[in-house]
Amino acid sequence: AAGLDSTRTLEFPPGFRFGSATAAFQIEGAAHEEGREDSIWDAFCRVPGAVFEGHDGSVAADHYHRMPQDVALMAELGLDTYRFSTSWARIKPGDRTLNPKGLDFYSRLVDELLGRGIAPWLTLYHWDLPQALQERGGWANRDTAYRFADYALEVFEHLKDRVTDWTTLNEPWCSSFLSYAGGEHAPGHTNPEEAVAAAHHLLLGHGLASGAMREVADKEHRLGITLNFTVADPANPANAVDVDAARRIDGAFNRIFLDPIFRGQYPTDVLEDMAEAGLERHIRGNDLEVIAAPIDVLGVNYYNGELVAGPTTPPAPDESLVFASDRGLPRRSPIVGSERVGRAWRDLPRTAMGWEVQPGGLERLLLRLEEHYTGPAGIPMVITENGAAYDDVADEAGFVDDSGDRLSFIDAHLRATHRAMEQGADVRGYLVWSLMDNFEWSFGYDKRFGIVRVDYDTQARIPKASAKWYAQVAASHRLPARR
Ligand code: GBH
Repeated sequence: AAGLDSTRTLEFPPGFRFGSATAAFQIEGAAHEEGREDSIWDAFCRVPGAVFEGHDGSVAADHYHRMPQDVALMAELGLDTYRFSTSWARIKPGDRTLNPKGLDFYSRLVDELLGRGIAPWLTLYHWDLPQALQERGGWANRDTAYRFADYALEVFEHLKDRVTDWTTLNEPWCSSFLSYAGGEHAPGHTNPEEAVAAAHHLLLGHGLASGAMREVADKEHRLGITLNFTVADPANPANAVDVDAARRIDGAFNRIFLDPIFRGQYPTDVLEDMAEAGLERHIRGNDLEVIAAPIDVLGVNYYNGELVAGPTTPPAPDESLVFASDRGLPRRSPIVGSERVGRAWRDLPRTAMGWEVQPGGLERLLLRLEEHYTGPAGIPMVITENGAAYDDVADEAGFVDDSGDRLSFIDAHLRATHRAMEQGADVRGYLVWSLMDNFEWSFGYDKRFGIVRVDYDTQARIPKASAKWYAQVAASHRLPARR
């Protein structure tokens, strides 16, 4: 597309934030140190076949012990924002009493960041529910929403003097559908009824937490939520069945979260699609008012687009990547009503995850959000995650020249972002996923998303070509022309 012409040099506004993102379970390790107890991911990693080659988070990138050096590395790269998540199982193991040592780790992290001029962006929940709460039903249990709000408020009160940017939940779609219906993420259930309950309770938890935090927040605090978006196009726009499949996907991934948050209601078609799974049964009293508590920023995570079709379409060749039977567990589609949607295939470049590379989808997404959700609410967006896994090849020094793939991916998505901004989308920053290679959930350490390589034998950090390039982009606020 002309707009993504990479021969142009693009300027980003002075206040535009360039940073990186990680999540506690994916990098910290130290899984049972200083009072941390099991999260659902520690437990899930022990289920045979659940995670690639039985990998787990006990060591990960050992960030818990290398935090100051990791912050120094970010400073060297000149990144102005760092989005990390706090581990509930570290701060309130078993969700009972506060563990001062757990909280202290994040307090030191925040100080370290501020000392180096990096703004901390704190996500309260990135999928690692205390296992003790899962034993009481996890997110399928309404009580978990209240437990989350209590935990969130405690962290907020301890760190609000130094942290301005707060995200309640990362990608509730993953914590509900992928976890309770798809079996792919912890706790690995395959029950659509639990998944819709979880989706509602996650939204409720977000609303309760942000309401409670707002009461003690100051003007400068920015509270928000991060959603993952799937931009689905119908295989044949003239075919009603394909168009309906795209509508269902949009409902099940995007609107089921957007509409309650921005409009205080579930979309009618989503309620119908999820009637059999019982979505409506979980809505009580003023839940939707609570969920629609005002937010200050929408976090946008975008990875890929998808081509979808009616149920008769033969499965796409990449389906095997997502629902690999060699990982043991019986996988089900995380899409409630999936018997009515199929996936089609278009010839676009793919990442190592099998996800298609479609930067134009990000441009369309940002414009759509601006027009229908964030614009009317008068709030900005920040891209809280975007990035790609590729099959990195390291030289003897551990250096990865990813200029042909990961660098190009980030460049193309920054161009798409810029183009959406030129057309009026209010986007205030871009946080690359991820700062460094890490535990890629059910793919273990097999998939690498970092702009910095982690050598898991030595725990050495080696910036890839993309990191060096990204550092220049961040420093100059300019995307250089590429040949
Ligand atoms: C993010 O989620 C996470 O926030 C982060 O922790 C993770 O490491 C990173 O991305 C890379 O995976 O084929 O129907 O299952 C990923 C969001 C949502 C992107 C689901 C792929 C596939 C839909 N993902 N999507 S499906």
